[in-house]
Amino acid sequence: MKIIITCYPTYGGSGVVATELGKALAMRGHEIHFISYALPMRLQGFVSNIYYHEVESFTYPLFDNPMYTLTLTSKIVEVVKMNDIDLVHAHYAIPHAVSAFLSKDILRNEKKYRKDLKIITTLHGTDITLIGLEPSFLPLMKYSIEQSDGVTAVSSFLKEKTITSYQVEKNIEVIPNFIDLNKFKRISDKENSCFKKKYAPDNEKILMHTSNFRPLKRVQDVVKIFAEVYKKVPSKLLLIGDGPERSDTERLVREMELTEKVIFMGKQDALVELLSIADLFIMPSQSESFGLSALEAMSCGVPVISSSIGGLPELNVHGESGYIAEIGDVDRMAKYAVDLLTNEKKYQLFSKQARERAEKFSEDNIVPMYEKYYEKVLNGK
Ligand code: GMT
Repeated sequence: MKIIITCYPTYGGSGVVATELGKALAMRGHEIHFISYALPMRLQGFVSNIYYHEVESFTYPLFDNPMYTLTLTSKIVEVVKMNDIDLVHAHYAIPHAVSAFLSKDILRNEKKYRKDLKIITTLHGTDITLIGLEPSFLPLMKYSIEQSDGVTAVSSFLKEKTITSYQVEKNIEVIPNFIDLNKFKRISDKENSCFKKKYAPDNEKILMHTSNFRPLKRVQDVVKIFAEVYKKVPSKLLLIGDGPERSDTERLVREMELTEKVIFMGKQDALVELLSIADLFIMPSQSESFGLSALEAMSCGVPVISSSIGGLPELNVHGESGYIAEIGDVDRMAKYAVDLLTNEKKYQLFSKQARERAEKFSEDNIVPMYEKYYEKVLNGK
């Protein structure tokens, strides 16, 4: 198949899933054309059947806002015509599904190059739970979901949320996030000794969190959980990523006098090396449709302490791959963390079970679900 994938190129779950999907599909022989305003973060190295098309920004004194939705539409039309594309897979509905629909409509009405371009939209999270619910966006979201030839959601939670919030009568296919088990696998302390020595020189336990530090990630809860754990277990907290909540979180760490123990690492590429020295992954989110970063941790054998929100219980099995608690229940999350960190036998079992749970979401299991769905949509079913 010849497939366009359009997504955000930044550090964010939807862009990561879209890029990893494109790479996996290319490995399976498909021709993949990525379209975005910058090279997607995880798209490195040369693969002969992967192409990248950049959407140029367009400015003009009359326009206050760069017109990305429109320039993306034009780019999709151009790439379809040049490459005889079969379908467009739009990741994160706003604005990708809208641009995809517009390009479908343009191509349907062309005299010379008439084409019934198929569109699949994958709903990832805040496109549905936050941004799309803005009254000014809601009708557009509902319309672009209804006009897509196929729609997938990354969890059953997100599927139900879409149906109830937008009143859409559409079959939505649940296709969860996936993981490359060969890449995301724990590196032994011996092989990873420089990371281990640097952050846990006295064999401290390592708590870890990675996110884009938006308010819904509740990064300050991570610090509060750590503060409780640290009273009982010699430990460090590694915070990976950056975003709007970073300054306030740094201030909290200073106020709690934990600056020696909490390390803000900013954006990092060496995720597997870092996850391999982690003992626990903390995800206390207020909204989470799946929790890709928790899956990455679990794949490296790191048990997860998370909130019970959204799609997280579909990933993190309470009492097996980690524990879940109500949003904001810092005390309970801290108790669960101490319980695991002070009981070696139980910890080893949870670590093994976390990896086994991640195996259910392997690339080999999930990518064929997308392929099958593409075929179904292309055959008009
Ligand atoms: O929240 C993020 O970090 C980014 C966001 C996105 O859409 O870019 O992630 C969402 O998509 C991921 C991939 O499908 C999911 O694993 C995340 O749970 C989801 N984030 C939220 O729902 C908050």
